[in-house]
Amino acid sequence: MMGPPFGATAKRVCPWGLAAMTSFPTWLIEQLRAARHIAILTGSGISTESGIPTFRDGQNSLWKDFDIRDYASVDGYLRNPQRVWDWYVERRVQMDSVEPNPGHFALAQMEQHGARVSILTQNIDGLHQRAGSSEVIELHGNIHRSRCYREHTLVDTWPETAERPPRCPDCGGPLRPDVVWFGEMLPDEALAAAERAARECDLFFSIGTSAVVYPAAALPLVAARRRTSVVEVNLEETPLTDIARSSFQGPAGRILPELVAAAWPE
Ligand code: BV8
Repeated sequence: MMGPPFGATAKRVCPWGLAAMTSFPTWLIEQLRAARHIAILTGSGISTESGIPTFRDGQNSLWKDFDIRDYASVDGYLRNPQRVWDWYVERRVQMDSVEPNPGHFALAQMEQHGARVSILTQNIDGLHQRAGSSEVIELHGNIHRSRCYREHTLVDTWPETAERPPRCPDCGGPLRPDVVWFGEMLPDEALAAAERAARECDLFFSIGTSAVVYPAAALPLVAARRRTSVVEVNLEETPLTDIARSSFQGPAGRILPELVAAAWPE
């Protein structure tokens, strides 16, 4: 659906001190009800209310305590594979110990009203799938999968040994998490599917992301260039805020259920 020209700032930035119930512009409610295809980019911010830390904001963000070069790059893995393997095991255990939050469930609920909902997630926690979203495109992989560093093949079982990382049962190479590190290309199919969704959708949301990691951060721009309305839900302003037709600053776990309730009252 048509929005204002790319870059026009007919936006509403609702500061975090929102009233008890967020008020949504009529155009958004109408477009949401009429949409046949909704594309939604998500980042770590949608999982914070489940207890998963973000990367760049707030006190306990990951990159404040862990250097990207050591923990989320091939060179860091090659320098110390055990340190990286152990870090991802620790994060996976934490992700398995939490539940999806109302923000995840609200996105899954959108599917009940007829629209195709493509979730384009940067997250590796699998919480969208656990909340019931049926189309989840994992741009940066999934922490629950491991693959052989040498052969790139997925490996779901390996001999129980004390060695960390474990060895590929096929070639003996070290295993690594099936996630995308900095400097690595995103999975071709996932990126192509996400770009197609951004081009074809009637409405685009960017939720819980600082919108600085590319090429994922380019997806809202693909939609905006086609004059598709872009809506942001984030705790803070981002480089996308001035491009979004509406930007809501507040917790996704509150705003998204309110939006769904406003669009489709019981
Ligand atoms: C690549 C690993 C080819 C998995 C991650 C231009 C084009 C292409 C690439 C680049 C480019 N410029 C630079 C690059 C290189 C780089 C990049 O983008 N760097 C940035 C930092 C400048 N990109 C790459 O390397 C990508 N590869 O393009 O290959 C290439 C290579 C080299 C050079 C050119 C081309 C690979 C990127 C993927 C890296 N892997 N993670 C893992 O361990 O998780 S990135 C990491 O960042 C996570 O995947 C994360 O999802 C992603 C984005 O972060 P966010 O999710 O947005 O998290 P963040 O903390 O930043 O923000 C959270 C937001 O939520 C905050 O704004 C906060 O306010 C908000 N929030 C918090 N709570 C809530 C909330 N909002 C709402 N409600 C709440 N309750």
